[in-house]
Amino acid sequence: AGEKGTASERSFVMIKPDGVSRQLVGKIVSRFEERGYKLVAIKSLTPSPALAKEHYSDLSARPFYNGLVKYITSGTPVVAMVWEGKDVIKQGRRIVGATNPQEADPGSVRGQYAVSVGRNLIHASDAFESATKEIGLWFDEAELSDYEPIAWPWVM
Ligand code: RTP
Repeated sequence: AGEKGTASERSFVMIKPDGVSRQLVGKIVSRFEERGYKLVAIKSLTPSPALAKEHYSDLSARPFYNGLVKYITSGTPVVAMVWEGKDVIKQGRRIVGATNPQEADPGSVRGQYAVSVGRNLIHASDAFESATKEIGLWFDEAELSDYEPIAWPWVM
């Protein structure tokens, strides 16, 4: 096992409506599971406009903001998750790939399955501060599970 410190870091990851509609949920969940990360919370829901707007509040001045909110609140659900483990925020971003799928590593989720920035399948928190905000926005404390996966002594 590696050094302690970032092992309890958590990231908010969301499979967007295109990922659910395209039936990629299992494949995406598997990437985090197989890497060794711990599933702390998972649920599917159609976000309200208020929730989507708050989630993307940093982007409210951008020209694509209204389209982005419409996409996330389309009526097809999203899958909201919290993943935990060593450096999961940074590594989650690598699993997800660059925002524009055309520039995403071919081994990443976006690089393997997406072609358009406006339909890029998945979100993952980009920093500790945004992860904390997003987990609090999407989940109640009681929805977050605390347990140790049996593989963790070998992985973390
Ligand atoms: P996310 O927050 O969804 O993980 O994406 P990100 O950090 O990689 O990218 P960000 O810049 O935060 O943009 C958030 C989402 O907005 C959509 N977007 N559309 N030019 C466009 O049409 C455009 N640019 C960004 C994408 O869905 C992006 O993931």
